[in-house]
Amino acid sequence: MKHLAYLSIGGNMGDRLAYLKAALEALDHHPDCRLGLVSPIYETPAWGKTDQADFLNLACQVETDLSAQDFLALCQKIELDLDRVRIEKWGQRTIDLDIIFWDEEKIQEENLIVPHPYAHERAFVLLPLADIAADYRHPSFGQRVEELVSNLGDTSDIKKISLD
Ligand code: A4P
Ligand code: MG
Repeated sequence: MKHLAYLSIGGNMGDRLAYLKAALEALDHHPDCRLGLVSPIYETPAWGKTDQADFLNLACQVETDLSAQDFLALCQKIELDLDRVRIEKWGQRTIDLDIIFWDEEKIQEENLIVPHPYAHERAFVLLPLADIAADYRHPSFGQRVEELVSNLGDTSDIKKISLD
């Protein structure tokens, strides 16, 4: 497949684990996509708008033949199929698929900015990402994911959850 994308997926409404699994399945079942590494799942306090339920978050790798725009459209279709309703920015949601990295590219389009503009400051993105892409270099900052993690402050409120 032509491209390698890293995604951050999260949600804080309904059966959070079932929504995460359904999103991964939808990506894997698409004929032009292949799901690669998937991080462990983390329980994370809401970032941005803090008066809402904790999220479950993970990061994953997807190989795809789709263009970046078509892949974004696929992510948005999966969100809609999984009961996503846009209520307010940074508000509660069943599922959110954000494209963090796309190959080594920087994309600045009206509806698509990659690397995702907040990725480097979000522990809920970086900790799962470090489990599957510690050495990946952020195309804008030149730092590896692992280094970006070490720049974060206290991350003790981001908890890897065990599914056993
Ligand atoms: N868009 C631009 N660039 C991208 C990209 N790289 N990946 C556009 C995906 N979408 C991208 O997103 C708004 C628009 O962003 C889309 O139409 C797309 O064209 P949205 O998902 O509709 O709205 P949103 O998610 O409410 O806003 P935004 O700004 O995307 O928020 P974020 O950055 O997704 O943050 N706290 C924890 N603990 N865990 C979370 O997962 N997520 C958010 C949402 C806030 N707090 C969180 C979490
Ligand atoms: Mg989003």
